[in-house]
Amino acid sequence: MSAWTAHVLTLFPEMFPGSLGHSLAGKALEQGLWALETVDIREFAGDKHRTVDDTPFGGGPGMVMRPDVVDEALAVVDGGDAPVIYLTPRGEPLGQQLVQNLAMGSGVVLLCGRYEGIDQRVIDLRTPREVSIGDFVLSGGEPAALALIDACVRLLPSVLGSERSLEEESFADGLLEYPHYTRPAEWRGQAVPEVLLSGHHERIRAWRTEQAEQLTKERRPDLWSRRAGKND
Ligand code: 4GY
Repeated sequence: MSAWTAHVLTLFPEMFPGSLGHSLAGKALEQGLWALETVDIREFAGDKHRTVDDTPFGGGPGMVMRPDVVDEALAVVDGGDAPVIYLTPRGEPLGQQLVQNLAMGSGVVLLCGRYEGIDQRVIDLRTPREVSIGDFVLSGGEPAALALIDACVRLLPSVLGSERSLEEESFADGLLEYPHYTRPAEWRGQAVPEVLLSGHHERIRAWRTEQAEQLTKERRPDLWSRRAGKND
């Protein structure tokens, strides 16, 4: 059995592992608990100038990634049964449920676009799953790929911290996280909520749930109303 693997197709392979080479994900990468394989899309350009883009038919600003070059790059990736994902603001919103599903699989094949995007014909031919990390436009899919991989890797069994049950993970439960406190017990005139110093684990749990629910109602009514069957 091989490790969970992120295959990343990009014009900027030097952006990887980037932040994923540090901290939790970085240690897990060194330990072989997951693997990262980048494919430099430029290697698949057909001409001596290694051209990967061209002007848009119909006119307009910017450049478009050529379908033939992207297709050749996709052809060399053996992701097994890992889903191919194109990171684009047009995609389905990335949520913790999708992250959990991806983390449980064998890995992901992530296609990162640049410029104005990728020629639609290779998208239509390859039919990647299209996923968005939020309603904003990045200059390339790479930061979105880093975010998606980070969210998956921290859930992998045996990656430090992942023993924390998904039940405890509030977002998996459709709630925002409750507020956290550490020493000092009083700082700049602000005391830590006394219940947290009480040692009453049941009351602490209840307080945290109450805080998480209050925050979710106030800040994310969308999340709150979608919390199936658990609301008052
Ligand atoms: N938002 N979520 C996103 C993005 C960059 C031009 C197509 C996003 O996932 N990806 O903004 N991607 C664009 C850049 C080509 C992808």
